Amino acid sequence: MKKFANYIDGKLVPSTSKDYLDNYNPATGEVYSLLPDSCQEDVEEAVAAAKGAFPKWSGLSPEDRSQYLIKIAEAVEQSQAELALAETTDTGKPLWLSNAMDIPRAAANFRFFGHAITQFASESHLVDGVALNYTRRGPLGVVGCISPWNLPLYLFTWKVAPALAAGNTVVAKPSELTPHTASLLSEICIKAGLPPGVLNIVHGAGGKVGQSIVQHHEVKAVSFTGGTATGRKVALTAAETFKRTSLELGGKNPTIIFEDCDFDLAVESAVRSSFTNQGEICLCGSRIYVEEGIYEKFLGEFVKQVDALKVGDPLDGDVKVGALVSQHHQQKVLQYVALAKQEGGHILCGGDRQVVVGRCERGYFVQPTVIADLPNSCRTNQEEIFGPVVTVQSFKGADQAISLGNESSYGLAANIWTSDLKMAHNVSHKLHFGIVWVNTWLLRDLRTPFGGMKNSGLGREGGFESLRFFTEAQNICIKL
Ligand code: TXE
Repeated sequence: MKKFANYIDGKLVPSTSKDYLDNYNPATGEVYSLLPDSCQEDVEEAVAAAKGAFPKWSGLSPEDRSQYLIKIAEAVEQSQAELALAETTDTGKPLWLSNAMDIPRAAANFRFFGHAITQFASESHLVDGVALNYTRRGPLGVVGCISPWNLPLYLFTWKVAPALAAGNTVVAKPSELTPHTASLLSEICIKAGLPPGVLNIVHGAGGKVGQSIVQHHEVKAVSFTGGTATGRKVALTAAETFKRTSLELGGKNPTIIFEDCDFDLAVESAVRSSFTNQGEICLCGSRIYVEEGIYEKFLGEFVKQVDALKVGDPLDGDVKVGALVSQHHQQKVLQYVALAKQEGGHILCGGDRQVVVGRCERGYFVQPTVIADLPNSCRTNQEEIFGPVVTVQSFKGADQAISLGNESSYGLAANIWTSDLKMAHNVSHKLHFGIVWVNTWLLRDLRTPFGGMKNSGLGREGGFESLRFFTEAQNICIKL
């Protein structure tokens, strides 16, 4: 069986413990590979390698670092087919989606930050005749990047690329549920000639490897994406060493549909925003609010389209919804459906595990599920389910839509559908969400600030925000 390796100091090595964890293909329910069950010693080695590599890497010009990142981007593009298949095998998501979104986006992250670092400038503040202040931004040193299982290579590179571009050296940990593409990235970095120690990848459990990275006194900052409960632990641990943290956490995102919207587009997009990647994207809309005049019409068309989504083998090109990432997660999602029924919800479609015959009969599939008639305050409408489950409610007027949307401890992304531009601005400004999409969903521009309010996180990623996070500002004041 295939065994993945850690990537430390430029070499592929097993964990010092020599132990391994099982890695499942969630579409078949089979263990298909093993990943190192790494421990604190492995993190120590990785940090030492990163520390050793820092002076030389941080001393390179931005243009030279940029060249390495562009080279890695090109290599990711050349390995697209292998990486996409690996991503699908690890996550259960449709192969066409890995090909269309995950892998191109991972390459784009390296390319984007490879270019961004050559355009990164700092401020100066001049008081004529008195003093000139200028801000110098330098890399932090060794930084940690911890990423989740839902968009494995896409989110891993979203952190690693800006950290490296800014001149830091990195100790990174992919999710133990999805180690495959990060492992292939190690090979890509070796082939691309990335100097040893600049990027180190340590596989293993969050409580051991992740915790050791966050605790380490030599790690100056941690960029984390994952669940809110884990994010809280990371923040508490990081506080002990006054580590800088960027936390991109969960969401419970509202999709608000007004009567004057482009109806067909709004329905089609609501299907996409609810069920893309099996609903396992922190940006997916999981609470749909529809203005009362079109509520019944919306329900009819929405449920018809959701019912038509094909669930099944991720390798099948027609499949729109693949397997959930793990049996544990499948059970969690199904428990929420049971809870919704107890809370008085009506299941309009789905609501059960999906049996797929053949190769995937033991896979972790859940039918796309639509639930109506729940109060906004119930647990189903307040807690992050992170699966193919969406609730629908009606509202009367913009004020009620805003208050229903904001009634949440999360604040990551909101989605509005209307043809009234003035209302779109007004509603957007009153919604407490880090990202608001109007008449579109998941349209990303890598230069924009990305992140959440409230329990959805702390800090912003993207463009120069990421480069600022991964650098330390020093003010130099010169008396004129
Ligand atoms: O993620 P975890 P889990 C949500 C979603 C999901 C829930 C739990 O609701 O059901 O979180 O998912 C590492 N110190 N999201 O438990 O544990 C871990 O190894 C340092 C939303 O799988 O948060 C992995 O690499 N690191 C989300 C990463 O943290 C630790 C994406 C995320 O895992 C650690 C995923 C520790 N003590 C889940 N414990 C999103 N916002 O995109 C674990 N880790």
